[in-house]
Amino acid sequence: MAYDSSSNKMNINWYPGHMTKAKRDLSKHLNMIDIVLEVIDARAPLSSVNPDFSPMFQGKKLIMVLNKADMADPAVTARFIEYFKNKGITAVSYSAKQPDRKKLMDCIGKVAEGIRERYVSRGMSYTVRALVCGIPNVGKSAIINTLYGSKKVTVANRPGVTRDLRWIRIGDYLELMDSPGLLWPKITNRQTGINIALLGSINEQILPEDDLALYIIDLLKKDHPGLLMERYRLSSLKETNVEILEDICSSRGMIIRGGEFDYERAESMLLEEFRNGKIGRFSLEEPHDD
Ligand SMILES: Nc1nc2c(ncn2[C@@H]2O[C@H](COP(=O)(O)OP(=O)(O)OP(=O)(O)O)[C@@H](O)[C@H]2O)c(=O)[nH]1
Ligand SMILES: [Mg+2]
Repeated sequence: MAYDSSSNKMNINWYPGHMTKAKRDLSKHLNMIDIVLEVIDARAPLSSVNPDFSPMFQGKKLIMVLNKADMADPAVTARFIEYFKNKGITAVSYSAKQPDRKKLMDCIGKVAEGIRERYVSRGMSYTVRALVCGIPNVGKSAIINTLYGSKKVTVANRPGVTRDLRWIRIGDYLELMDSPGLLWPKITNRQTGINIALLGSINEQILPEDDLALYIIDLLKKDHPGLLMERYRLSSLKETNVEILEDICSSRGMIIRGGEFDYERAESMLLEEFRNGKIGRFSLEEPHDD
């Protein structure tokens, strides 16, 4: 991994074998799929789009699901929904933690209607098949569970579907396919790399935790100082990010023998608390075109 904090370039080559296999398996089932539900993280909706998907899923109906909206800034999420709408892309915000199942089902239903109507008008039934895909850890499986859970239908592997791809029937006209998280072979944009590392979508060893933790401190200091001060009981924010980290160590009692700050523990804690939404609701990026 080449890491150069002074430029906007980096080079993450983390594309484990199971992703190559999953992508190959997926491409074999493409002709069965009517709708693609691409799950992205509402806190970083642009960084969590997989650029490999759009050429792969050409001709399919697309719905972008901005999941984990319970942890994002709601005003920023609303701007992203508008942003996608302006590009002619159907997008819906969602939270598998506080699910509004009807909202998501209505959105899928609207897109599915256009696909089913030819069959329904001839008195035939048609099962609409939607692939749930996205980068790792964005909540694909959690979303499927929320949709499946209240319907109490059986989960089963269909013949012809490989072990890693799994069809789940939801209600009377829809089947969803859960799929393994997929990245793309080379992540070259530094900001994208940082964001998806923060979201927990790439292997922890790829980007150093200290850089990521200091990045979170920097972002909060600039955009949400109140959240930082409240969560870590800081009466003021020091000049540098490292000093703030030290104050967090003091406030949380993260001191090692000899009175030194336990930076590593505080960094891991910060990342864990960010990933679980404990610091508060905020987003990592705003809509932009480039
Ligand atoms: N707060 C919050 N957490 C969520 C939400 N959706 C999923 N999670 C959590 O995010 C983590 C990942 O969820 P999964 O459903 O396993 O994600 P996935 O996209 O299927 O991940 P892979 O299968 O590894 O690609 C879990 O800890 C979930 O509990 C959400 O909307 N809000
Ligand atoms: Mg999953």
